[in-house]
Amino acid sequence: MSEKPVLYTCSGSRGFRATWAAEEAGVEIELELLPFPPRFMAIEYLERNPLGTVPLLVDGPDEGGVHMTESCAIAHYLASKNGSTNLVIAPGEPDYAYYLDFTYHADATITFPQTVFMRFSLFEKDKGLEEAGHAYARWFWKRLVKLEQRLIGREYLCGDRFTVADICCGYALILAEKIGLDEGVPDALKEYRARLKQRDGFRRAEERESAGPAAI
Ligand SMILES: N[C@@H](CCC(=O)N[C@@H](CS)C(=O)NCC(=O)O)C(=O)O
Repeated sequence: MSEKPVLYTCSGSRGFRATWAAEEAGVEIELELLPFPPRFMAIEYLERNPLGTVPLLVDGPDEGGVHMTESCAIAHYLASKNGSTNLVIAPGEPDYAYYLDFTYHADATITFPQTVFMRFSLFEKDKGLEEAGHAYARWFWKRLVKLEQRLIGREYLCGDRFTVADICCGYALILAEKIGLDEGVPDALKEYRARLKQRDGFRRAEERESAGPAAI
């Protein structure tokens, strides 16, 4: 058993939220970089995570330890497991509700249409559903309105500081750039993304993940 939490992930996947949060929080993790998709390329991984998805965080023993499979929850967990840090907004702080809302919004509402686009318009073009994928791209762009409005007059989403909510939503904007969905991303969000990418924690996380084969 590793003393450190072990993050099973694929480079550039949603697990990047967790790698980035660990770097920002100064929490040591062991990174297990898998080929993508592990469901086909690392079949033994299904014994650890029957969903076959990444990321998976194991903290503690394989049996009886913590097992988590949601990137945003893992990012929050790593940023707060040793006590509250500036990376999370605590109950009682004015933006607590918004912190939760944007952290959940990131995957459930923003990344969701991105993944449908990727599946139908990039990975499985032969299925004849490419146009449906493009419809999800348009849906993704429309859904950016909430981030755009929130960032008017703000540098970060919550609490006047960089938090896990920025990591979680920022990842979706970083993914958009990688998969050719930048056309409908408003300039203000591109500027926000550029600010996030200048962070040392972001650069260190990218460097760590560059050791594995890219998922995207
Ligand atoms: N809601 C989950 C989604 C996890 C997920 O679907 N991850 C993708 C990679 S970004 C994956 O593992 N896809 C491969 C597969 O489904 O086989 C999260 O945020 O971590």
